[in-house]
Amino acid sequence: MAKTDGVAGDSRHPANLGRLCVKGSALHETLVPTGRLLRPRVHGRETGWPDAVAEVSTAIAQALATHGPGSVAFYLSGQLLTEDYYVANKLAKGFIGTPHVDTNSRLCMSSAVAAHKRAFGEDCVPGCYQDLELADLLVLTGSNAAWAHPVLYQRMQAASRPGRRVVVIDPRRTATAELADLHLKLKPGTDTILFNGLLHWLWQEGAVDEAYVARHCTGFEAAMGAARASAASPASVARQCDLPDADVELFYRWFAETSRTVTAFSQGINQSNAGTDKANAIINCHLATGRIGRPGAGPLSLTGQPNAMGGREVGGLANTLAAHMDYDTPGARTGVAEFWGCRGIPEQPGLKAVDLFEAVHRGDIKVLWIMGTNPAVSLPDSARVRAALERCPTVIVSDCMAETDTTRYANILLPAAGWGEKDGTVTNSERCISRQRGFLPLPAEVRPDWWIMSAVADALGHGDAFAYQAPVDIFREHAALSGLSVTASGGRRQFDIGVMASLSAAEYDQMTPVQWPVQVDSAGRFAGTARLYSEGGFSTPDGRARMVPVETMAPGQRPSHRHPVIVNSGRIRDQWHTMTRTALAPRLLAHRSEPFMEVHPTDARRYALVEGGLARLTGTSGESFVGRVRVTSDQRSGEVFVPIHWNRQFTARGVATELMQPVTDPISGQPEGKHGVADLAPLPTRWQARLMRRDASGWRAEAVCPDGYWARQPLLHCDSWWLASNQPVDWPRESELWLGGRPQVFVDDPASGRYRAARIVDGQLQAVLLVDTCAEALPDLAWLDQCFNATVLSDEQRRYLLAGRTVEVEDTGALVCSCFQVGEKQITRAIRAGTDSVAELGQALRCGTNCGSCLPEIRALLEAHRVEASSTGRRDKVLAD
Ligand SMILES: Nc1nc2c(c(=O)[nH]1)N[C@H]1C(S)=C(S)[C@@H](COP(=O)(O)OP(=O)(O)OC[C@H]3O[C@@H](n4cnc5c(=O)[nH]c(N)nc54)[C@H](O)[C@@H]3O)O[C@H]1N2
Ligand SMILES: Nc1nc2c(c(=O)[nH]1)N[C@H]1C(S)=C(S)[C@@H](COP(=O)(O)OP(=O)(O)OC[C@H]3O[C@@H](n4cnc5c(=O)[nH]c(N)nc54)[C@H](O)[C@@H]3O)O[C@H]1N2
Ligand SMILES: [Mo]
Repeated sequence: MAKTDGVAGDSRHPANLGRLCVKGSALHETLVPTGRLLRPRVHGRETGWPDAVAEVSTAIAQALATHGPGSVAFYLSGQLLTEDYYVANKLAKGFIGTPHVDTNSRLCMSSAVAAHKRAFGEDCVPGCYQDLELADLLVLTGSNAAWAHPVLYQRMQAASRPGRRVVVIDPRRTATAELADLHLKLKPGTDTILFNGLLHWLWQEGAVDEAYVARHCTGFEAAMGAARASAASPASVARQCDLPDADVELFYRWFAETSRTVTAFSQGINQSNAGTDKANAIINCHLATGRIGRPGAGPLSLTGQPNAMGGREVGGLANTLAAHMDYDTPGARTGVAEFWGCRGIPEQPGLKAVDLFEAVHRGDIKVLWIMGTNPAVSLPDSARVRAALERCPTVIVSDCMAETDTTRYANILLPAAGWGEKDGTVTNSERCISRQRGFLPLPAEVRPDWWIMSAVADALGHGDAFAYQAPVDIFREHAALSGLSVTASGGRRQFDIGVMASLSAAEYDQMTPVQWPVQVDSAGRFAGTARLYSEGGFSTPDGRARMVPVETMAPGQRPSHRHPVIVNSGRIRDQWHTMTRTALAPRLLAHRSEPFMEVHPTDARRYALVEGGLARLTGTSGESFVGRVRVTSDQRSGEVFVPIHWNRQFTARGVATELMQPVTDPISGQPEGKHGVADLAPLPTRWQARLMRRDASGWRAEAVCPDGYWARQPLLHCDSWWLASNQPVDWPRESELWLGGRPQVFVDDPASGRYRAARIVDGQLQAVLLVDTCAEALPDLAWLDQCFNATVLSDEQRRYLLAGRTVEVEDTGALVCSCFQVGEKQITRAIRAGTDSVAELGQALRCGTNCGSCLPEIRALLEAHRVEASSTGRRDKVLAD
């Protein structure tokens, strides 16, 4: 397989101006052959493409013949390129004839989509990224941009200036809150009350732009009525949202007085049973003040996945048809069928993700084709999702990786091209279409997703409609369909790239980023559109935006006596989703190396948890999540935060979605992923251990530690595991099973609970096992990892092997800067020695000078030192007095 040495940003791209986040800078480290799926597999047997394609088409054809088109379903992903997505949509809806095509964007963006459609008549983000900088008031709600959108966050940060304010609305204090002039640590799920209250207050204070509302909006009275009913005063809002009165008023005052206001929102808004309402409550406030589509003003939904937007454009969501047309758009079904050259289009929209998997569980779906997503990890109540996959007669999975929690259930496994290998386009949150270019050859039998689907279409007898030679052929067709859809709507629809329908292959290759709708300028070049609806002209039949009356609704999953703790879930800085790729880069796992839970100090006391100990959350389905406890007052008490990333290849019980019930927003169908409920208790452990192995093939932690805790952490020169259990182990007798053979050196001290052993073959280190009563007693692993790099261990390495560290090796502490591998202790030492600014630290240690996503943590260390210094200063003074 080809090797890449490094990754650099494109300084000409308008969105990132060349900056990359840490996951981006480490992308080449994830392009390793480890774990790649390289050949098709049918029922576990490797095979060639002709056979695999025949198997897929036969399964589909049989299901069609026996059970009808509704027995086939596609579950797609925002990891796919627009061209892949387009082919999937056309194959499923047009030629297989099933409406059941949904995507993981259902779990991500569907509430924002539904809110845009309700308010604007079309799924459009009115503004652009530059507005985040131009805004004099930036409101970030339900977004941890510092970790989830680090490059955009740096743009927001660089835009700081006197008079500009930032408000962060999040039940936790996150790295993003560092930017905030005001952080509203609201009770989760109460955003509708906060924004309804704002709407009503704006009206009371005379801050509504009545002329704008009269000209461009409908529904004002009803929206105001609903707002008044739920949130008549800041005091009432403060009580319901559990916020200080003064903070609510301050936020309202700033909003009222700042015409350049942007409200950016992400999963804290979308992943809720009231996600669509939350987004509409935000949009209402922008409509009421006429702050939409203007420089520095507007609501802005922050998209997550690389191409969630592209999927929305082709119609990848079950309730849309194609090119921003819905099933009930007049003439759309016949128009699209004619355009595609198929016999017809299903009459009704298909099932949305959660309902789709329920239909799989019921046995209604006979063939399920999953592409580029890992539903066994990411859907709520994932135990039930796995049961559904187990029951489904034919599960087809297209993925880049061989072993994921979902590929385990695949009857047919198809090797798809990944980033760096595939070619096509993606669209970001600001409607900007960018070309993604492959620069690596396709390894072994790996193929792009569009190619795989076109081959299956051909085998099903639809070759003529899928005779694509290259992605440009698909892009042209997609562009032409958008043009058709705009014409059919009488020009009201905004998603229009029709002028690109006759683009040449060379133009496609050289395509520069462009924001839709796209026109051709006087020089004959493609010209994009930064902002929509600046002069009204919404996509609704009457051209007016609709203000939506928002009733408030409590979260669907409510704490009870048995499940008293609210479980919030989200992202960490250095991992991507279900970790299928990012876990392969050791430096990305160093920031947080195990599943964890963040707990307020009061709850730590209440539930007898200790910092660094292990604890278990048990959800209403009986499944549990085990992770390392981090005690922090960043949390609200009664609420814990868990990361969404760990999958079952990396830990025994650390999958966040096990704790979530499949409660969905009634309009968007998006699951309530941020508000599970659980019971919380310490995990009793007799011992804790670290195991490091040079060769991990065939070794499974669950085999030696069936009832315990384990989490895998690949290091640079070996693989490693954290392990713990309450079961006694006779280490001298059993360690062979762990080490892959007899240890050559060991220390056994049963009285202190300490056991250490190493296996060395021909002078080379093969495995190390370190056992103690608690995790803190285990030595630093960086030095041990280095020992695995030696062909033959030196005398010194042998001498210190079981102590785990030599005196000369610097203990760098927990990793802060992933790009340059700088640890917390190194930074603290430098600060104590007088390096007292971010810039100087960057010069001295390089930390924070690449992607910048660790800057909030570096600043926090500087701040902690300042507080420490001033309090010891005070104490010294008191003593002197
Ligand atoms: N590092 C990293 N970055 C990523 C990704 C990744 O996996 N890793 N994934 C990408 C994807 S697909 C997405 S969708 C984005 C998501 O980006 P974000 O939405 O920014 O990320 P999350 O951590 O899911 O959630 C954001 C915040 O919502 C808060 N929240 C929870 N409940 C509520 C509530 O009731 N109200 C409010 N106001 N806030 C609440 C949480 O505490 C959390 O801090 O990130 C993208 N970027
Ligand atoms: N409780 C809770 N649940 C959540 C969330 C949350 O915050 N809380 N967040 C939700 C959100 S916003 C999202 S986006 C989802 C993400 O959840 P998933 O979509 O399940 O996560 P990924 O890890 O991105 O899965 C992508 C898969 O596609 C493969 N892949 C990558 N590129 C390609 C390609 O080009 N082609 C093919 N065929 N395969 C490819 C990868 O190897 C991987 O297996 O999780 C959702 N679930
Ligand atoms: Mo997402």
